[in-house]
Amino acid sequence: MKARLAAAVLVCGLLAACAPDPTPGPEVKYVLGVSQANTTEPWRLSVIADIQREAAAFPGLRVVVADASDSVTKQSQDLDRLLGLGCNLLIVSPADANRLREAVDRAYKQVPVIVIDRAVEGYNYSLYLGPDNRRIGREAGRYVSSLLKASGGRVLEVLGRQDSPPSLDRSLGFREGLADRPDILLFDRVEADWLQDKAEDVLTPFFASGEHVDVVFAQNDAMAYGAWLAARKAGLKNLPILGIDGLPGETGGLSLVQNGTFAATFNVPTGGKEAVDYAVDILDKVPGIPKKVILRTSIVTTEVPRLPEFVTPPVVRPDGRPRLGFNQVGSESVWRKANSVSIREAATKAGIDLDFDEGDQTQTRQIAALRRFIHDKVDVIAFSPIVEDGWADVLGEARAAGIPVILTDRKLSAVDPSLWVTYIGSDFEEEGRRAAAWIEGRFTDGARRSILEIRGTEGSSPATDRNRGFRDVLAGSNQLKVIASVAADFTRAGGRKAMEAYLKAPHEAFQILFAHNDDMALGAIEALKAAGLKPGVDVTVVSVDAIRDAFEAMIRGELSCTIECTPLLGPQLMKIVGDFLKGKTVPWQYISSEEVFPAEVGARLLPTRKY
Ligand code: GYE
Repeated sequence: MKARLAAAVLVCGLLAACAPDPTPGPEVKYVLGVSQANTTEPWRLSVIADIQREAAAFPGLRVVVADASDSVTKQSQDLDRLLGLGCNLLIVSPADANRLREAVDRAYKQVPVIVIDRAVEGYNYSLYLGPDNRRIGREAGRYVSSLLKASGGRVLEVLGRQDSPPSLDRSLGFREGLADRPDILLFDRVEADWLQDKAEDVLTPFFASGEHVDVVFAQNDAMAYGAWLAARKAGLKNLPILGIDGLPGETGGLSLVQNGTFAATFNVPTGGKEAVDYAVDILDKVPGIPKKVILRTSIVTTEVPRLPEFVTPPVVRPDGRPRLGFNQVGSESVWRKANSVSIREAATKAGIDLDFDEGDQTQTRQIAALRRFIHDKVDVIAFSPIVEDGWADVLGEARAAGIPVILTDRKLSAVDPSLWVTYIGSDFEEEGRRAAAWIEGRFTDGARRSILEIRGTEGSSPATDRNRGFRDVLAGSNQLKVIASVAADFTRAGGRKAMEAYLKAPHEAFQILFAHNDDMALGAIEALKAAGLKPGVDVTVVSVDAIRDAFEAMIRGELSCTIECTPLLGPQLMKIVGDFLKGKTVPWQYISSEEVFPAEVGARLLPTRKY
């Protein structure tokens, strides 16, 4: 029986100050070690406060906090010390995500690790929780664009700590948001390390110099406030200032927007609450924990009211069973069939009434299915969009009808993100990167090798993103070159045809094949064999999905590596539908946990494969 521990939450500003031994005693179920980069930025303090508040709701849960004082060396020692204290799980908010990677890898070998706020490279942790900083930057850019209407103007960007991932991503997105405005001049990127005082210090002489600025975009609220103080000293009134964080409290961004000090800020959840909830799930061994959870963010401005969140439709069905309309792309691959089975089974298990529409690989059919769901007044719509573009109208209709839309598996591109509630699926770009990284690791003799790529359905997010991730990694390589990229459609027949056509026409020789999924790789393997080539010997074949057939091909020596992309999204989808209908705020994206399977592990792991 779990003991009730009213005062179970132990918190120390500094690890050294922790006198009581937090080793789990009989009444303590779990100890969470929290390693925070610093306790000087208001944001970092809010993260800790949110963790403490949420942890207090779980009896038997203890929290120990360590403050790294912005030193990677100290933070790395903190992780070891927290482990030494017997923590069952670590929550890490890194000072420098790149330089802390080794220490996180080391800790992850011993206990589950949740990384929040700034993702460390690679996937050596249990779960990452944080916002999409590039998207925040992009929305900030669009908002600045609307503020400067047609007249254009001069924008000052105030940056956080140099080269930190959130700062880089916010900058990149900001430029994307302003890309169509050559009349807006972005100048003097000032660095202020996320700190209010520093922003005030650097901007005071700047404004005093009489330099004209129309808008200030600061990458967090603290610096935005520093900018405001500096502007006030220079007598600049009504200078629109944007921040990010949206912390509560008197001097938090939300109040500063409300009282007109800021033109806008972004509501960014700290992830503290979610980190504790997932920590308990991970320690309780709840299945289906995602690899990344991207938190929902939204712009908050004075004149533009916050977009209303979807209202939770009450479930008024006589049988009490929520009704879910699901539209599938079709049945082009083994992956897809496994995905359909997973969704059907999970709906039955969750007591959800599923209206499953199979689809036939056409967008028109998908749009018609969504319209039928709207007409039939289902409670929630979920679908896997065949391509990224062309959905704004029908999703607008769903929104107008008050029906929330969940994206599964495939993503949308330009569409207004408020038109859908959440995305569940994979990081396709990472899959592409992993395929390239595996190839790089495999061929280290310095010899030049040529790669042929077979792409999935044109315009689909897995094809676009796998291609991008793959090329990203190989961009700097002198040895490995993608010499041709041909389009197919994720089917086995399509992969075979694409390879036949390539071999038939005059072509350059290639030693490596990267196919965007296993089915196309298997089709291409047949064509290679028919042409007298030996897959696995003459051509190294790498693909994505990790279906059973791919494992069999690896055992035969024909396929060399498959990158996992899980189709088993049903349970996660039903959990989200349930949470949503209970009125819980669901994060913006759930990214599955996946692995890389080289041929050497084929025989051992084939019996464990579920699809
Ligand atoms: O990789 C492929 C399929 O969208 C992730 O679609 C999915 C892809 C998957 O048919 O096999």
